[in-house]
Amino acid sequence: MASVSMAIDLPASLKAERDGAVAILRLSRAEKRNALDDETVLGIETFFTSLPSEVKTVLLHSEGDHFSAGLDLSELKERNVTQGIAHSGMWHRVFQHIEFGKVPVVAVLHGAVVGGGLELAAACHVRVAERSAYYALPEGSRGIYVGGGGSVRLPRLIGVARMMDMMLTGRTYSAEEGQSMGLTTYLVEQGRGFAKGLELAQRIATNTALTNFAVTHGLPRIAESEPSAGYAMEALVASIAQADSEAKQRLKDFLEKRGPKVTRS
Ligand code: 1HE
Repeated sequence: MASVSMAIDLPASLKAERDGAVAILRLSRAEKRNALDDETVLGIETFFTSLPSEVKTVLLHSEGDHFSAGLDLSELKERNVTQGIAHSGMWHRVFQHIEFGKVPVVAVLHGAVVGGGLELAAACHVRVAERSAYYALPEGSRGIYVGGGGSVRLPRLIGVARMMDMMLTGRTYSAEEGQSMGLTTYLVEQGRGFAKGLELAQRIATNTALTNFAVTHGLPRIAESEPSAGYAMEALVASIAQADSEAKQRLKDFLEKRGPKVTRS
């Protein structure tokens, strides 16, 4: 299906299209390497809070040679401590709309995925990286600190020790290295990221809404819970999911030889 533009009021640094059940958000500030200024970050919030009900997944990607150079450093100049806290809180709020929003989000990465750009990618649920992608946290060398939830999300993906090393030494990791670390979910050849991301987003869109909610909202919280609370939550989520009429239909389809079988990919 051809994509159509979406009627959401966004800044020039963002473009939104819809391809069937997939909403596609493109960072479109290539001249500044998709650095995230306040207008763009607030535009991301507008996008994620305005998704129509027909949208079942989001695909996030970028124009130009880089996914994102992170925080727009030109906006940092005159901020005091109180303003800094409010600014970081604003990023936290916006990225929460991605991680715990209405639908799963697939990110397509290439070139620099650094600083706040890496924090943005970490808030997404599936990351497809082209071979050109590289990950870094240059905050350390700039005398600043992550502020977009990186201290919370990145250690869950790569561990505290690795994040410490990235920040202290400026170490970068390639898309390929990111695969064994948990940053790259799928590694693809250059120029293949968008097609792979769209294919995955379309696949995720065929899940029931309840399954996608349970996986994106339930699973991370269950995993963080004290085990006895986790088991109780899991039992509840499992029983709610299986009671759904759509789940019952899918089980019936399989048992009556209509449902898909699991095959090797
Ligand atoms: C920027 C930014 C930016 C580029 N803020 N303007 N992030 C960083 O420390 C990464 C900074 N950027 C870079 O290291 C490089 O720009 C890249 C490796 C990403 C790309 O290099 P290159 O050679 O392709 O581009 P460039 O010539 O460096 O930049 C092109 C333009 O984009 C230039 O502006 P121009 O007006 O001179 O053309 C750059 O100034 C501009 N630009 N990156 C502002 N980040 C919530 S807290 C998160 C904390 C962080 O994210 S800290 C990490 C910040």
